[in-house]
Amino acid sequence: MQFHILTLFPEMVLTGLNTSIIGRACEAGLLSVEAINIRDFTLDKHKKVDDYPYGGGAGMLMQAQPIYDAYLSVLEKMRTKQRPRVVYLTPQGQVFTQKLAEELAGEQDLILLCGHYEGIDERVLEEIVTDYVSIGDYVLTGGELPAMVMVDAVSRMVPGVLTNRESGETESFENGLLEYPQYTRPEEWKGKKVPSVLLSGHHKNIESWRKEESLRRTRERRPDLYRTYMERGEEK
Ligand code: 6GU
Repeated sequence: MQFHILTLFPEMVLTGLNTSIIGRACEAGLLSVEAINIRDFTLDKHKKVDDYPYGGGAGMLMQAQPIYDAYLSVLEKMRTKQRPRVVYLTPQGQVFTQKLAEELAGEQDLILLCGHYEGIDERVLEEIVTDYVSIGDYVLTGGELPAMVMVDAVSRMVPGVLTNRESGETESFENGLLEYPQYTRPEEWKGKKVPSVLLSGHHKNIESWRKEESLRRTRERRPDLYRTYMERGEEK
């Protein structure tokens, strides 16, 4: 899968994504992450990419032309001639979920558009954007951190990116419940003992203890997820 990130801060997204599991997957050729500097496409002699909003108001807007030309440069490099999904990262989008991450992991190419300043000229959004996505109900200064969040969450759903060990962690959220508590050596730390069932070697008991703890934790910390889980159970 190929990610193409349109941004004014290419080094910000690249440094964050070339490490750890995502970096390893890039080296293995499973993924590629490319950052396209929107400023490289300005026709302005001072390299300006923003201007005042018509009708007045605070702040500056990113202009349509540099973004559109940066987008066209990605299309030209793409192997397929199919129109790619273009995600604009904005607090005005649909909230990003595991379900959307799984859906996007099936794409060959994904273009992520990062805004800055007060926003982007609406006309280029109408022309190229297929999905408006937010990462939660709070406001950030730009789309770069949200784009990194999306690349991480989508990449780990691409087959081969996670080892078998790493993908075990996936199932917890995918079954709609939070992960149960886990422990490693030593058996006792600061007077706290590892729950004895985990030392018992009795796999059935361990499994049911973990299920109970998952349910308890979800009920306490995420009553919204718990309710959905219980309602799904009743349907089945
Ligand atoms: Cl995608 N962008 C910005 N600027 N702020 C956000 C966001 C995105 N998601 C939550 N807050």
